Amino acid sequence: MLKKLLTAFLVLSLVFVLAGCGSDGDTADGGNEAADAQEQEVVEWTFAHEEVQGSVQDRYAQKFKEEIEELTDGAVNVKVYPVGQLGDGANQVELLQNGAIQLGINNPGSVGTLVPETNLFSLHFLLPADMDKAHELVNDSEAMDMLNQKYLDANMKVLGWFPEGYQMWTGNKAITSPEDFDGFKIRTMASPVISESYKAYGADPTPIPYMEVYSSLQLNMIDGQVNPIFAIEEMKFYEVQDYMMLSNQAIFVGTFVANDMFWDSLSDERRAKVQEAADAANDYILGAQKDLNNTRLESIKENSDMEIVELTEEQRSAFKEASQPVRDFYVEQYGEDAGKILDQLLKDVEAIQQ
Ligand code: 6CS
Repeated sequence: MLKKLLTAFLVLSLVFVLAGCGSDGDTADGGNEAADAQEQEVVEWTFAHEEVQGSVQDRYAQKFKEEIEELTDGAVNVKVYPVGQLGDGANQVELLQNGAIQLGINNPGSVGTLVPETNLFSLHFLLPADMDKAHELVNDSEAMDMLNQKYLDANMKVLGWFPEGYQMWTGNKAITSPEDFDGFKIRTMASPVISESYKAYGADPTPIPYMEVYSSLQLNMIDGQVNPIFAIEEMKFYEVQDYMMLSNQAIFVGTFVANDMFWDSLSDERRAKVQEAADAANDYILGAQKDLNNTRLESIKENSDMEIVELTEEQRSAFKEASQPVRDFYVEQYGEDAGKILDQLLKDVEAIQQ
């Protein structure tokens, strides 16, 4: 209830603020005159993401801001809100979907109830292990065209996808086999596919909002959590966990989206610039996230006594085997189209690895 009231309050406040900002609103490109007027009017766009300042999503958002402000000679102003300022990931998705904000980065965990098919990114051992290939695949493949259409059906125009890093487990004990997960309370994002994935290992998945994970670990309400290394460092989970497993069972994928009505309201020229700025942010983030994950791994090694456990290929293959039935669960839960997207993605993964 409190969450609904907060969202309603945020929607109303933003609508008032944006009404005073000259958003691109009604000036759909009916001809050059309207387009020219749109090019000159100074507007402010709100861009929300689900991570803290300095994170992968924040770097992506700041790069997009820099590019679009330059491409439009300052006619577009982008205001970036990190997680917490406009609520949590789920609040931000609601604001974006109903048009209270124009731009946002979300992830399959936060958007999975609106676009159920996107839960396929919560399946383990699915994307290519090679990060460059994973980045290429999520931006250019037949399966992703099918999935992008599902986002459009839910009022979100996808402008880019980007892997943020490999998902790693942290815990109060080492986990090297599915048996080690027996009864282990692992914090996950809220998604039936994520929950099913951990149940398949014998764990007890517990969804908790991102900003409450540190205190839940500190108070021993949970035994561990799962996130990319950069997040484990910036959220300081290493302070309250004894082990980090380099498990690589999945890749955390972010999605840069625009509200579809906002997108449709832009002139063709403006839309091309937005896509150009998004592509620049997308190219930049591949190297940036790799650097960030590498340097933060070094920083964790230097500044904490958390033990780093690198899983062997043999150990990983036991998890891989246990994770396979969750693919059937995904199709049973989300239906025929979800099954078609998964089948196509598996073909696309195979093709890119040739
Ligand atoms: O675990 C989470 O909930 C969050 N993890 C990352 C890396 N980004 C946002 C998300 O909400």
